[in-house]
Amino acid sequence: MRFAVSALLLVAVGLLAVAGKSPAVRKQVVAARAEAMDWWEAGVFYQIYPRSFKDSNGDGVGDLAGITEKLEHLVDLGVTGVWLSPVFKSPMADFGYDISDFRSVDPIFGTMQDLDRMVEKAKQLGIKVILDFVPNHTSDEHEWFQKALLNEGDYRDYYVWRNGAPNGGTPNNWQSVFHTPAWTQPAGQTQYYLHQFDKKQPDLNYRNPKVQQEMAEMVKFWLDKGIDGFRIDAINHVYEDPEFRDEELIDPKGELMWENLDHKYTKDLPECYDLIYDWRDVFDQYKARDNVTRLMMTEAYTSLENTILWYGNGNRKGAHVPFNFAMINSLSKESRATDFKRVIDEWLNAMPAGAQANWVLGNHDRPRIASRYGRDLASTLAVLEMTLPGIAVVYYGEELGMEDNRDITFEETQDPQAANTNPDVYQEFTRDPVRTPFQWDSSAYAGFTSSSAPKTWLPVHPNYREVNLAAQKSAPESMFKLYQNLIKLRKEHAFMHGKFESKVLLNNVFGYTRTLEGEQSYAVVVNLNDNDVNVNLQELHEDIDTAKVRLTSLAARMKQGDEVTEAFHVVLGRYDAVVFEIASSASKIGMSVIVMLFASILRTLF
Ligand SMILES: [Ca+2]
Ligand SMILES: [Ca+2]
Repeated sequence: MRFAVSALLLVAVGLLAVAGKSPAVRKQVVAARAEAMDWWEAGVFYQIYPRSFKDSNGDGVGDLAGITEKLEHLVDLGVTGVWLSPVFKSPMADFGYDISDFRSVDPIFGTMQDLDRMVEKAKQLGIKVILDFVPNHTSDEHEWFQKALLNEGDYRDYYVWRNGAPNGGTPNNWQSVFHTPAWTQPAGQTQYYLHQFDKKQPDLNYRNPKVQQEMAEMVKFWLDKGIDGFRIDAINHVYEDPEFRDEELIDPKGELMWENLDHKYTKDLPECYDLIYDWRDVFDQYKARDNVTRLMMTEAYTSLENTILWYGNGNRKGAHVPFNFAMINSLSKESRATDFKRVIDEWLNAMPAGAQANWVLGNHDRPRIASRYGRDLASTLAVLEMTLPGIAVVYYGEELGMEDNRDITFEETQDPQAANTNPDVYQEFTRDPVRTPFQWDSSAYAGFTSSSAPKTWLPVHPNYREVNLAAQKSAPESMFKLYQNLIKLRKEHAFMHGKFESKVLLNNVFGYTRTLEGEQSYAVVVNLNDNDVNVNLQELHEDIDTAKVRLTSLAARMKQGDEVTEAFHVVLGRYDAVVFEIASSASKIGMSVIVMLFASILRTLF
């Protein structure tokens, strides 16, 4: 009994000592923890689609010199790093995702010197550069495939070849993502080659160790050149079933097309993970030399369970950032506060300890935020993405609230995924609307290219006279300024590594707190309703007495600096997201634990 009492007293005294640390000491502790974060952790990564960012030579297609010219925009925005969709030599059947030489730059984007210059300037400006690595396939114009066609050297086995079915036709029923059979028989040959994407993108054979070695060498080539990491494309398509079994139709009466096949034999095979873990080892060899992390991001559209495995399997490490597409795939404008909470919690709970979360709201394959969620929710979702724990990924133009250009005709369509279909259905498949030129200003072609250029590779969105960077820089309130402020806000310790606790508030309102002892803490409230709501902030945390508006989504009812005196009665406008500064509740909670301990000690004594 006496022993228990002394132990309790010791614990209580210890807790008091921690709680009693002067604010200055506590600040130092917090700052040290923030400095211990690696350069990429809690960062903002900006995806550039190089054809569409800035054209420097008037041919209507964006290029590397254009990106270099506009890097200051990324500094203004405050991003940590930029990832470029592929700029390698390519016949552009899939706009650079069909690579004919992994070690050179396509002339449409410039020269290797242009790339070196871009990387050098980015380094000077403190921006990391991530390149796109497309491992699943090469272009059919790659030297390896040309030699494979001719049965030269060892190259035939660099790709996946099969004889046709005994009764004629393709080796099995596999379909390509681009709506053709996944097999093509070259003229004059008896065998077919596999292509999970376009027929101009033959799949590499990773069961051949030579292919693995060649690709690891390619990774080293670029890391030696000083790039800061790779985003790895379609990684879950890399391996296929060695027995080449037919895939089952999801709807047995439905059409034989990629969407209607259960991809048991062409996607998410366990071998894909081992390959990523091997590449991570290569990345880490570089880190071992200079203690600078080379970042690995992976792209795989798959289940949550499969996605989490990209982080590693417990014994081996994988990607630092396995892209989290939940906000693209699992949420929509119809989603309710409970859906948001579920999708966010699922990721945070599934993630291995010590890993960083990441949130992707858009990319070059999916409709833009304003088009997918509606214009009214675009800035609301930006506030949400930027105030969650972990990394935020921003697709170029989202910082302006750019929208899908749905006016592109079938004749103007460039994307093979849609051009392979027909005028009646192409809109369902086309990714062109999300790839239109960046809207710099209100001049001809939105300032993307020279005013004397005959045209741009995709038509500029007609709204560019209103929606453009120059206008948003001079407006008192704009999407661009909101992104700027959000990225600044993320540097607050509570957002970088504070605790995250979320709740569904009454009537479809999503709320959460970001708290950190000894630091300014925050509450974020997101109204998903098309009408005003009355919110009780004390539902989020009973210690909130007063709060002050730090930041809001665009055109919100509350304004920055507004003081809330009645925390149980806060009115939010339709679709408003509001970030509140709240009293540092964490220390209050710490104190209340100590008070409870003292109470129990007193109870034991008397
Ligand atoms: Ca150009
Ligand atoms: Ca493959």
